[in-house]
Amino acid sequence: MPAILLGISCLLTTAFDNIKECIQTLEREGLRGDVKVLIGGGPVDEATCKYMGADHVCRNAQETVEYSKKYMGVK
Ligand code: B12
Repeated sequence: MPAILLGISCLLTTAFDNIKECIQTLEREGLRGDVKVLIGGGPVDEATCKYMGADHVCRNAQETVEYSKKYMGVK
């Protein structure tokens, strides 16, 4: 079964472009529509999320669990 969620942690602004490239690779390979990309870490925010082309920023572990359960339809 293919992955439906991809979590990428980012601690340095210098990694922004690499993460963007990673997401573009998913697009190029036709996999982007099948997977939600979550990001987190000190330097990321909504603007970064948009820049990278990710779907959602999670501020902490709890928010990640809540978002993922909701997305997967798990109570
Ligand atoms: C600990 C730390 C270090 C340690 C790392 C130890 C280790 N082995 O992991 C050491 C001392 C080695 C270090 C080094 C450096 N650091 Co440092 N470090 C930190 C610090 C204080 C905490 C990071 C951390 O682990 N927090 C604990 C985790 C649990 O919390 P968190 O990262 O916030 O993650 C939570 C959420 O963001 C979210 N989340 C995180 N990732 C993900 C992923 C997904 C998918 C999801 C859904 C959610 C999610 O959930 C987590 C839990 O709530 C941050 C400050 C900060 N505010 O983040 C700076 C910070 C990341 N470091 C910074 C810097 C600059 C560096 C150095 C470049 C310093 C230097 N000049 O050498 C080096 C780089 C080393 C390297 N090659 O990466 C900067 C980066 C700034 C930037 N603009 O990029 C920061 C933000 C500090 C600052 N304000 O300046 N660092």
